[in-house]
Amino acid sequence: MFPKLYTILDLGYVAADNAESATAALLAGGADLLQLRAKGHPPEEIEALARRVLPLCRAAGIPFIVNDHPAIAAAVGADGVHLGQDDGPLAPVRELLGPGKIIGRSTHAPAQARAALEEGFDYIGFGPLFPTPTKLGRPGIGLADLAAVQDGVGSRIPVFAIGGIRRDNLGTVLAAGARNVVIVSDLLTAPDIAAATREAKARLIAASANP
Ligand code: 3NM
Repeated sequence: MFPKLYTILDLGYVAADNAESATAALLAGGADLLQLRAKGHPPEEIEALARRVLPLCRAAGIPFIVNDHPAIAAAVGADGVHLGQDDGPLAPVRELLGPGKIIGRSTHAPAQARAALEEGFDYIGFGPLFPTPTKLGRPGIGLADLAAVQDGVGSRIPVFAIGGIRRDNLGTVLAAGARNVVIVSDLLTAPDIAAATREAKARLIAASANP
């Protein structure tokens, strides 16, 4: 299976008015998943945005994931939801969303990664590898544990390396053992989001062909 590029439509970088155009650019560039992340925005606004972005993902055949808000994911019929460490257990969210949905967990240490696998999450994020403007104030956990988490947890469910990954350090992250990655600010702040996404995707695929 090819490695996956997980992209996030993050309202910290994209104005709500530009949600469709930024989503279209990420999808055109080869995003394999797309998450809507709108920290601090009211739920009704996030739901309205989700209803605008979901059809673009459906048309592209790409899973649409809602960050933090299982009820919104269920209401709009999203493909899944992403939960942080503080967002509670998996079981009630699985129950709410029903079968066949993708539920992911943020993890920040190997023990959290293993716990998420055992609890039954469908994928994990593992990071932040480096300090990042997208999660200000969080120290990077570095690359030391990445290969072991990828080899262990990653043999069962997808592990997405996240946090401070850019096109210019992607090679280092992949060489440290990452397979799938999440890239946010480097793509959303690029002058041409589609071109930046295309470049990141090409590097990801090339690295998996020549490990
Ligand atoms: N979650 P960028 S790091 C949203 O480690 C998010 O759980 C993280 O954005 C985690 O690519 C992160 O701009 C930010 O660094 C990713």
